[in-house]
Parts: sequence; structure tokens; C-alpha cells
Amino acid sequence: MGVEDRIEELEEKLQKTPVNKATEKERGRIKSQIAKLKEKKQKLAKGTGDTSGYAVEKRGDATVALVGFPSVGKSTLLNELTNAEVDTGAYEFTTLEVNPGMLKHKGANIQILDVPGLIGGAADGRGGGTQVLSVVRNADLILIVLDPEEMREKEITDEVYKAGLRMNKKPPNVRVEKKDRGGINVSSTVDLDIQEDTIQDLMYENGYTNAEVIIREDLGLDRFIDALMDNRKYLPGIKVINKADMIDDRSEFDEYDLLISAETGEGLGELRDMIFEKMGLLRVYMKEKNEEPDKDEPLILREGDTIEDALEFLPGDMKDRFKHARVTGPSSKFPEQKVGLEHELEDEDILQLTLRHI
Ligand SMILES: Nc1nc2c(ncn2[C@@H]2O[C@H](COP(=O)(O)OP(=O)(O)OP(=O)(O)O)[C@@H](O)[C@H]2O)c(=O)[nH]1
Ligand SMILES: [Mg+2]
Repeated sequence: MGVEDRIEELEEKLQKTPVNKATEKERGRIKSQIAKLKEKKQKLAKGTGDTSGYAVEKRGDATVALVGFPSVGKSTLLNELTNAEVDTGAYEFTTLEVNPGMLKHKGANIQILDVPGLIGGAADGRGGGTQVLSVVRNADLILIVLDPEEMREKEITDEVYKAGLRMNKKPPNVRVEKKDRGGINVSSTVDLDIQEDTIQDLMYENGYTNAEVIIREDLGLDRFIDALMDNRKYLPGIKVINKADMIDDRSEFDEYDLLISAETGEGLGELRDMIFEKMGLLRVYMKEKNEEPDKDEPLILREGDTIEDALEFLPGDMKDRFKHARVTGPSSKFPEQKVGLEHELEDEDILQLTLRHI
């Protein structure tokens, strides 16, 4: 039996299994088997798939992937946000390859990838979906573009989910440590909904015989299985409704991040800011002693980055010659605060380095 048939069979079995405590172990096992088979299938598809036209080098400080059904206006949006000039059209599947463009915002170079429109079944390989989704996987942010006249939102988010991508979710707070003996030991800092023997079973199912499992959040079966799979990717996402110029009743779309119009330019300023912020990008202005900071070309870092991370982006030997830094701005307690390598930087900090002479 092929991988596909086996998945189908298991999915049918799962549907027939009632959801209650008594069946939890069984459901866990089926879900875990499905997850593993899907991973296998994706690997197989990758091995044979034709990726020509899809291989795009990552450039700039961060990458955004535009995801949506055909004709929602992805290419029009790419052209408006970046230097790109790609074809757009009133018919579906105008775009058949990945088109990159560069958005310059707040001193950052943000690469935007317009990928071919997704279709239902994309995660299973329909319409070149596997390749499209592998481009999305490599991005730092997913920008879902929806058409107000034909939302089909769940179809899109389902494909993204099935490809192992988890949008706006933190990785599960689960730690697994392999041991030499002692079986599977589960400990948790919160009350757990899943039963302990279900967890043990899932661990065996995934090839562990001796391990310590520490769980720090109350999670369901799916999220626990996510914690055991290597191919899950957690990344930020934004959902926008395009073609705002065509909408009569805007209140219907209150739950979305933003209403935009790639045609009239409405909302695009806010979208640029939102992209920058959601990716957790920071601007750090470098300054030489007794000089003004360089505000035109900030160093672009990520939330949580330290002085040590900043040094990685600077010319070679600065790290070896580092003595200390002085920071003025949101992360400093007072101007020109003297700090070391582990100091965390914030957006719009001014950074001055003192280096050893060699
Ligand atoms: N009214 C209106 N039409 C828009 C807007 N943005 C795009 N369109 C139109 O929608 C149609 C599809 O736009 P594209 O940018 O080609 O859509 P796409 O998502 O790239 O489509 P595929 O490449 O086929 O996946 C074109 O006729 C655009 O002119 C908008 O904000 N408002
Ligand atoms: Mg297009």
C-alpha cells in the first residue's frame, strides 16, 4: 500500500473514532502515524519535485511570502510594495513562478516573494503546491492575502497548516531529553488534559524508549505531536483583505489585521509598518565617538538580539577587539550606558563600540 492510501485509511479511521478520554490513546496513535506518513510523503515529493523557477535566493534582512488563492492581487501588491514589475491579470494563475521584490522600509531591506496562487490540496502536491509551500517555509513571515468577494480563508490556512507551518504560534513548551534507561517519564508544571499513558504511547510511537518529557503548558494531542516532529515551523503571519476599494460594509472584516487596496494604495503604509514590527525587526544606529549616529543605514537586528549578535553583522575583527559598548535609547537606563556583550538591544538604540587597538 502506498503512503497516500495509508494516510487516507488512517484519516478515515480517525474520523470514525469518537472523541473522548477512552479513545484518546488510540486517536493519539493514529494522529501520530498520519503525521509521520505526511512527513515521509513531503520528503518523497521533495526528492522528485521539479523546483525550477521556485528556487529563490534569500536576500536582504528578512523575507516575506505572499500567500493566497489566484487573483487575490498578490502580484499587484508586490509591485506596489517593492521595486518589482511583474505581470498582473484579471485571470487566474497569472503568476507561475516565484517573483521576488525588495521593500526598503525603516532602513531595512525586506525581500517579498510573490508565489503562485495556492489551491486546495496544495500541501499534498496539487498545482505545484509542495514547492510553493517550501518557499513559504523558508520565509520569515507569511502574509496571507484574501479577496473580500471570495474569502476561502480556511482553505488557505488549512494548506499552510498541513504543510507543517504554524502561524502566530509559539513552539510547544515541551522538552524531551533522551536517557539511557528508566522508560518514559512525564512531568508537567501545569494540569494536563492529555493522559500520561497517551503521552507515553506517543513517545514509543515516535521511537523513544527512555526519555524525560517535561511539559510546561496544557496542550492537546495535535500540539503534543507537533512537539515531537522536526519539520514544524513556527512563524509570524499577517492576514490582510485586499481590494478594500470594492467593499461596502467594512465592519464584516473587523477581525482581520488590515484592509488594504493594492490598486489605490490604501493601508499600504500601515502594512509596511506591520511587516517590520511583526518580524520583530530592530534598527540600531551605529555611532563613532564625538560624531552623530548614522540614521540612514541602521543595523537591522531581531528582537532579543544582543551586542554580541550585533557584532556578527559588523566587519570581521570587531568581535575580537571588543572592549565594551555604550548604548543610548530604549534599552539603556541612561544615555551612554556602558554595557557588555550580553546586553539586549531595542529598536532605535544608538550604539557606540569601544575597541581594543591591535
Ligand atoms: N479593485 C481592485 N482590484 C485589484 C486590487 N488588487 C489587484 N486587483 C486586480 O485583481 C486581479 C488579479 O491581480 P493579480 O495581482 O494578478 O493577482 P495574483 O494574486 O497575483 O493572481 P495569480 O498570479 O493568478 O495567482 C487584477 O485584475 C488586478 O488588477 C485592488 O486592490 N482592488
Ligand atoms: Mg500573480
